[in-house]
Amino acid sequence: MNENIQTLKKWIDESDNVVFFGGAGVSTESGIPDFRSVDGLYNQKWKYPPETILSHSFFERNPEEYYRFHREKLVIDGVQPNRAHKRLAELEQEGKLRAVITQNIDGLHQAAGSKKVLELHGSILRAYCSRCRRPFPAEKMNHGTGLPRCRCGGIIRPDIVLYEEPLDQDIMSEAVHYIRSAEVLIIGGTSLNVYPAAGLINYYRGNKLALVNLSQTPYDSYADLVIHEKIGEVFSQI
Ligand code: CNA
Repeated sequence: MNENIQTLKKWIDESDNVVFFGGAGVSTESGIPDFRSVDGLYNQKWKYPPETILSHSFFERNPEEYYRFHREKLVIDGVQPNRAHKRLAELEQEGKLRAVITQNIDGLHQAAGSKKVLELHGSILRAYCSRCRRPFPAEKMNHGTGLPRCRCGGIIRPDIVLYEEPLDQDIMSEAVHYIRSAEVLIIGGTSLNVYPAAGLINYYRGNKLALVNLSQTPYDSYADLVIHEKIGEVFSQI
């Protein structure tokens, strides 16, 4: 185990107030591509850039094309939590971890057994009618063909935060609360490029901020510990 991982392990061993804040990189080892890595969705060929397709105005204008992308790229069958998801769930059970705050929409933290999960960007495992707001089975949305419609005639949409849409303020406030009062904050698998989520780092007040990310982030110099390794491998050692 290298020195930085040893330090992170020591921080966790000595604390009962660890908070984790993560992104797409947490799920790449489960086989879900992130956005900004070389083999991420932003570097794959598609008719429109993903950030355009995943925007509110695009969904309104072109829901058919949105759903082609959604079903082909966002929904990946048979994915399972990896070592990072599982270890985080264990740390919660051990009374060490207070919350997982995630930008992911894949539900894998809950699948691993985590209870306190704040989903900043929603989940593709939930759906609702964009007109009457009635909930709709995600299975039908994720695996059906054509445009999913509610009985009121409205188009069904995933319960995710599209670009141009605001984040749920209650979830944001709760995330701020956990980060502000955390003793150890681990940020992992996120490029820290997507705002307002990335700005959450600024609420941390302690001196045990660990960044675990394969590539550099704009916040590396803020962190007390930086580990540029695969997060699943790091978590399997702590
Ligand atoms: P991003 O901008 O794609 O960044 C991911 C980061 O993770 C990159 O800096 C990578 O270097 C790093 N990374 C990739 N694999 C690993 C690994 N195994 N270990 C450690 N680091 C790794 O993604 P962000 O989460 O920062 O951006 C926020 C977007 C991405 C959110 O809106 C998400 O909804 C969206 N997203 C979510 C998923 C998902 O739910 N699994 C997948 C793809 C994108």
